[in-house]
Amino acid sequence: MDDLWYSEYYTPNVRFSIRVTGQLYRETSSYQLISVFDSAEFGRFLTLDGIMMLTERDEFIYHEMITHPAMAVNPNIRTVLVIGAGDGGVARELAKYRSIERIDVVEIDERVVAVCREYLPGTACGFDDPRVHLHFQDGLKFVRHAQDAYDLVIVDSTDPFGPGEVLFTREFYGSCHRALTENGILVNQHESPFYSEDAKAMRSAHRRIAQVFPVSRVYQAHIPTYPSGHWLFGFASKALLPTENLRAAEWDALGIPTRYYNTNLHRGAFALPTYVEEMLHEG
Ligand code: AG3
Repeated sequence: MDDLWYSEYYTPNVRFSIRVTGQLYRETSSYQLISVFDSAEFGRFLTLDGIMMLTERDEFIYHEMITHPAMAVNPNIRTVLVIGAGDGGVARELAKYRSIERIDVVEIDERVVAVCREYLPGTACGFDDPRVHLHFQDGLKFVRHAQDAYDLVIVDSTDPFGPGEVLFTREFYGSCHRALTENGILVNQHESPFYSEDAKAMRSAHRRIAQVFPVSRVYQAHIPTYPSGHWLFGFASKALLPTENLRAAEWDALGIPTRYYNTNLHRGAFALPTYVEEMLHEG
């Protein structure tokens, strides 16, 4: 058997590796290096500039957790803006709600969508729903033009390097605030608290969001193929509180099929380890 491995360096001294059965695709787009690999353990997976974006095996955890907590706090959400997410995973989860009327997905790199349509149909199927409108644009530029337009904004970005960097700025969070309706919620992928570079990114994101939104909280999930396996999401809003305003019975009655998220887990996900709480409160 060929001994081919994909590795992501988590620090100069730690790397995570998956044995691959082959590289299915590789392209340098105008924005980044796009690769798709196949593996026995995680199925197919997508990397951008060598960084893990999703695997077929564990993407359900990330995509459910970036979507359903906000929907269970406000099951009346009608309009959603998704930034990044060119794989279609977030759109697929949102499309499970009959009450949602419009989903705008703003992905900067058209090639990511094309590659996912070809190699990752399990997430790209999210784009098939007629309520989904794809915009190949810079997320910051798009959100600058929106005012009082969305009940939910989901930021499914890369790490804060390269094309995704602007999605971690104070200006961007301010524009998201303006784009949201009065009960609006902002959810973002919030990096990991464990390795110091990731923790730095998560602290600065939290500080900036808290400067803009009256409610700014963080919740966690276990994602095996992201650094340390311990991943965070931000829940910010103009008014609604993530656990206090949870509408569990209403959400349960919708019968949304999930494999990771449920409303009991929702309450627990906002209970953070002490060292993470301390990092968030520093500054
Ligand atoms: N969102 C990327 C999360 C960041 C992963 N970071 C890392 N592996 N260092 C991926 C898009 C999924 N829809």
